[in-house]
Amino acid sequence: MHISRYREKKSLANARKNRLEIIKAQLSRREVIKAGLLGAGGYLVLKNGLSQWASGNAWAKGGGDGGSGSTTPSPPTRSFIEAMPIMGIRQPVATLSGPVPTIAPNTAGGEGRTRPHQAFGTYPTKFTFPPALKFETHQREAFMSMSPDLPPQPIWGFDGQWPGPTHYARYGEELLIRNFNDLPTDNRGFGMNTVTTHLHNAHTPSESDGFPCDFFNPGQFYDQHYPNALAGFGSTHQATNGDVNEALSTLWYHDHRVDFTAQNVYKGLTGFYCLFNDHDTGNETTGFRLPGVQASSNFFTPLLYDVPLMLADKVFDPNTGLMFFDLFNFDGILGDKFLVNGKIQPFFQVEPRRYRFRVLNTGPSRFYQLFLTDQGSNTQIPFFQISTDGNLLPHPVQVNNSIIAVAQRMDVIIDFKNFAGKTLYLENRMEQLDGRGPTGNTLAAGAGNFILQFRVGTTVSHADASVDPATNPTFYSLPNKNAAPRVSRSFRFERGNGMWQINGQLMSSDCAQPRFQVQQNSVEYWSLQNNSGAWMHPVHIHFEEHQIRSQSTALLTSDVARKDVFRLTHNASCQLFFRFRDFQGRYPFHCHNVVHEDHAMMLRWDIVPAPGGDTNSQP
Ligand SMILES: [Cu+2]
Repeated sequence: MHISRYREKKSLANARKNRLEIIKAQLSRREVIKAGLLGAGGYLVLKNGLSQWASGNAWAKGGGDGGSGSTTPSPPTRSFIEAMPIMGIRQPVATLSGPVPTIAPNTAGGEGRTRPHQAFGTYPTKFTFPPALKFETHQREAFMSMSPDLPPQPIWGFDGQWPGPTHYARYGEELLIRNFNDLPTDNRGFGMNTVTTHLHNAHTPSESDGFPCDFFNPGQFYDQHYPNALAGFGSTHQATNGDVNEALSTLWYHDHRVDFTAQNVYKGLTGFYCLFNDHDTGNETTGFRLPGVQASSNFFTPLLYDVPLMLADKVFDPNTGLMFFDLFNFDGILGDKFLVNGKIQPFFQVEPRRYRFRVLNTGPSRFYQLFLTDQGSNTQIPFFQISTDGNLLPHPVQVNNSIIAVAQRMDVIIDFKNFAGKTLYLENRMEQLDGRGPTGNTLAAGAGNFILQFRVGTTVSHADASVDPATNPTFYSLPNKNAAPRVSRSFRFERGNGMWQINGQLMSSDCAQPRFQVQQNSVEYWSLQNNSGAWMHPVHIHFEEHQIRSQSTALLTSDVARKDVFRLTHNASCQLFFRFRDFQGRYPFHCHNVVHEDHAMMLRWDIVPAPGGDTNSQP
């Protein structure tokens, strides 16, 4: 008895050591397969107890490689004892570190870019070079506290911060960000230090989009040009400066390294990017009058009452208390700890007035169904949703809950006026037992995860001048989604050999071949079909928003909008409208459950000048 327990302990320790060695070697799943560590069905082979540890003792909820789902929980942490951090705003610089920016990649000067900036050649009158507004950021390792009950966590962050600094930008103000890779060689267990930064879902030229294979090395930099131009500015069917109805508001930036996005996003390479214009001004006395007060005359200062909330769920090693990423979990990773702006279950002190919250789900794999709960009475307090993804809805929609999948954003307006002195909670009541997707059940009120506590004060320091969403103000109109398509395409999201496929194929690790070409200035309809049964996929298409023409499930009012993530639920299908404009080059299309994305539910498509583009409707 004593001896067998000793053996079991030794075997588990051995298995854990093997797993950590494989993770430390920065192997992608493809490489794990190549090394003979995975069987044909996608399960870890028995090798020194590897499989035993993986399926029986996985730390991530959902149980590793399609295993039994048993769970070893993260260490206990106290809730609602630390204030929620508010991220600082990225500041412009007068002069960039390093050489003067060039249109062609400055390889000799240390730049990792491989393609010239196209915006300056293609539309020479629209942009200046180098742009007047310049920023720089350094991706590096740092240590941070996520809870007073856990040790300092090693993270990779933009300027050493997670969440990274919030970037405030304005339409009509193009900018350049010099992105330095100062990441270390030692990944302390997971993470890939060659990186590519995507600005989700900005209207960005391909070479600045953070394409999955545009990753660059430690010691290099990469100049990214963000035109902040309205979609349609170079189109044949729209006004010269683009369509204001295409304006975006809440975006985010994150690492997009092919095969390693999940690890690098989990490690901390994420941040907000808020885009303003003459309507969505950041000032509640002008334009659409959305909640927001400028705290200083400097635009690059966090707004009051306009607050980004970055949601993430994570797992912590029960032995060390350190953030843990399970490379052998292919279903999708569910954390048992909920973080907002980098803290586990923080509180936020608010005033009894209206706030705009920009909610972002960074995953890796969880769907949320968020309610505003008064725990004392267990009642649900209605609020207004004003955006889906980066796009304001035509009008505010009153809801008592909202579903948000990985990479989705929603801006909401909550009025705390009638709750002075009370304590409210953001509660997630979506039942999800593993990384495959939610069960479809909603947990009872009070039985969900309380992820953020609002402590409502009794005094207001800035009288509320924001628009009352109950008066049904109009934001933007939806562009026509019935224009005839040049091409219709269809895509099956499916599972094969334990991997994730689109139309039976995996993304190739070199991103070399486009699966199809889209003709610039053309309309296309894309049909998506979930052929993977109980799995769900939040599907993201870069560069252009879509509108839903039809879907097999009931359409929420809050999804009658321009969108950049489609929630492909159990056995669902849909048809999406696209109009492709302005820039050319390569872009990806992928599942944004980042574990599915890495394994390798993604494809490359290209925009090519007209006339051109293939007419293949079955890519
Ligand atoms: Cu997926």
